[in-house]
Amino acid sequence: QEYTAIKLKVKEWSESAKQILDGKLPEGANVYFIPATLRPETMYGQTCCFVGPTIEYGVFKVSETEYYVCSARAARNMSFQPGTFPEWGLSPQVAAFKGKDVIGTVINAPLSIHTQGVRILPMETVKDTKGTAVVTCVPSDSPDDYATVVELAKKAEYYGIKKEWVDLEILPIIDTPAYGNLTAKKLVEDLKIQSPKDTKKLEEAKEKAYKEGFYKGIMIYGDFKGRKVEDAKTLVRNQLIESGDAFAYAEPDGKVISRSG
Ligand code: ZZB
Repeated sequence: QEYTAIKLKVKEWSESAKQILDGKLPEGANVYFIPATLRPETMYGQTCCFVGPTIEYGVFKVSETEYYVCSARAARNMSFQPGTFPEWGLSPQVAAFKGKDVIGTVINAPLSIHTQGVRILPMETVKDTKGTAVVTCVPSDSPDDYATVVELAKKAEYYGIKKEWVDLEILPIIDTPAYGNLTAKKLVEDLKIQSPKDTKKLEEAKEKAYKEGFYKGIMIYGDFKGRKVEDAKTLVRNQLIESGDAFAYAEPDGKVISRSG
């Protein structure tokens, strides 16, 4: 699986993260959350970034000034690919925390219309075993993300967040004949998805959203407005990589991972 890994730079840590990280990073270090995405063309619509509250994350040193936040498994995979860690097979870890410790952290999401910064928020369905275990949220085009932001906004207090952290404008990015310009919202409503835990229906919605978006979608926002999604995907990806805001991240398939531990 070939993902695009996006660099979401930390602007302000949550209070608990500050305590955990105290003394572990040099002055002026740039730290990035690294979500892995299959939809780089949707990055304009990022409204937050999800972590699994009980998942363990590491802070990994890429250079004196750059550090990445992701699962240890993902950092290890990156170390065997060019362009991230300087030494082959090494991903030096300087700190660890649980997802719940960093909820509320403000990060800058490249290309997002929300240029003031977006928040790290909890998503209980994040898988530890896929991608980087960090997931950037695009509620216009990802049914899982849409269902999660609706749930978080409804029960903000229960999730220990502020409602305004999750209530950001949902930007229409891609127009499709079947679902209009907010594909995820339309599918969640049509399939009567009630919560982020409706996993079977969400799986179906995701498949439909991928297919319709990729084969029939037209960009209605950004530098490639008017182009087919099929073409814009690579164009936006290359743009993000060239600007230094992203890098390629490939994932060995599941069987290989479980056999090698
Ligand atoms: C932004 C985005 C925008 C995504 C969209 C999807 C969509 P797949 O297809 O199952 O391989 N993701 C990545 N890692 C994880 C994880 N560890 N746990 C849960 N979700 C994860 O899934 C790849 C997509 O699932 C990734 O692409 C990421 O969300 C999420 F408009 O990034 B995506 C129709 C989907 N649309």
